[in-house]
Amino acid sequence: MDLFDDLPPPPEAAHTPIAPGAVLLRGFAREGDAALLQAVEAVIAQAPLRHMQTPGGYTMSVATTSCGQLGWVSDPHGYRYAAHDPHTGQPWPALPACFVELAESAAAQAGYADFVPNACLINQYAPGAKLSLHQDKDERDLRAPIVSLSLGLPAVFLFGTPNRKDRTQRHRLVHGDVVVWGGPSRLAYHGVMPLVEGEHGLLLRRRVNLTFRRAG
Ligand code: MD3
Ligand code: FE
Repeated sequence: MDLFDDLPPPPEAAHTPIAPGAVLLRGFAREGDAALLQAVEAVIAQAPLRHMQTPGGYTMSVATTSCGQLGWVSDPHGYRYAAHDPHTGQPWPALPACFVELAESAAAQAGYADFVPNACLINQYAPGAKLSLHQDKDERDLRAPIVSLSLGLPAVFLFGTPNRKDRTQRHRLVHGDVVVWGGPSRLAYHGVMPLVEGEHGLLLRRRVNLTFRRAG
């Protein structure tokens, strides 16, 4: 347990550059957390979380769903963005207004003034779930940043460079943290270490990560 998790961040930590083009906004979404979580649950009720298959034949330990014009899909054929949820056959749920507001204000704060997301990937981690090192490169316009929001249990985030062999930095992301990844960091390799067991006051035994994207 971390005794400092519930304290507000010191002001100098509120806007922390972590690499060229990447900015950590510590606690940026803490105030709006309950409304954001409620919107997450409403999306999940329409488009259930599921463990997707990877093209390599594995089942992801992270459970995923999406909202917005496009959703992220993985199956034995590959990764892609699709306008319909293959599980329900329906269009993905619309982006909740509070998601758009959060993503645009965080991007602007980080120097990406005209970012407008049209997709949000929702990742849910139970204790033990992890995300292997990968790049996000299926989005059409790689000049647009990706905005990520962490809710619930803390996670250790691995962040490298566009060269897979380079060593990675580690950052502990906690509830309410927002990171904006763009410019030279947009194609950096990244991943998440296995989630450590714990209980969060609002989200209980899980971490939920939202990534806001300009996908297509
Ligand atoms: C750095 N999600 O969904 S968010 C993903 O915590 C993904 O669930 C992680 O990686 C998670 O693809 C990490 C942080 C993140 C997202 C996209 C990035 C970092 C990034 C794109 C480029 C560089
Ligand atoms: Fe990613």
